[in-house]
Amino acid sequence: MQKNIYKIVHFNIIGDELGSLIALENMHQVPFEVKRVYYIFDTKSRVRRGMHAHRDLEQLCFCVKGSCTFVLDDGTKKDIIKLDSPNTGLYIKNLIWREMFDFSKDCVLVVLANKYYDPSDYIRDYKEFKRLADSVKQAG
Ligand code: T46
Repeated sequence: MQKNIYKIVHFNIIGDELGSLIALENMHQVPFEVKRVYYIFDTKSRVRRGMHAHRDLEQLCFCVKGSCTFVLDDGTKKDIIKLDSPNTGLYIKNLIWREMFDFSKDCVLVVLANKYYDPSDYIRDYKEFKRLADSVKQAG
C-alpha cells in the first residue's frame, strides 16, 4: 500500500464523571477544513457499500456507534480496517478504492469531507481506477 493515502487516527476522549466526549476541530483532529458531513446508518445486513474511489477528496470516517469494516485498495495492495470505536478515525485521501461491509445493526458511520458532494468526483469503474492509480504511481 502506498504511504500516506490513508491513516488511522486516534481521538482523545475527554472524560469526566458524567461520561465521555470527543471534540474534533478543523486542522487539528480533522486534518482539513470540513465542508460536508454525512452519516450512514440502518444499513441492511450483508450489504456492501462504496465500491468506488475519489479523484480529489479527503475524508475522515468513524463509527460513533457500532462497527463496520473498510477494504482499502490502492490498485496494488488491499488493507482491511475495522472501525469499532468512536475514538478511532480513518483518514482517506484520493485514488483509493473503498468498500465497506460487515455493518453492525446499530452502526452509525460518520464521514467528514473537505469538499461538497460532487458525483463527477467518483470513479465507479475499477478498471478506470486501476489505470489512474498506475499512472500516478509511474509518474512518481
Ligand atoms: C465514500 C463512502 C465512505 C448525496 O446526495 N450526498 C452525499 O454527500 C453523499 C455522500 C451521497 N449522496 C447520495 C448519492 C447516492 O444517491 O446518497 C446516495 C448514497 O451514496 P453512495 O452510494 O455514494 O454511498 P456509499 O456508502 O457507497 O459511499 C459513501 C460516499 O458516497 C463516499 O464518498 O467514500 O461513503
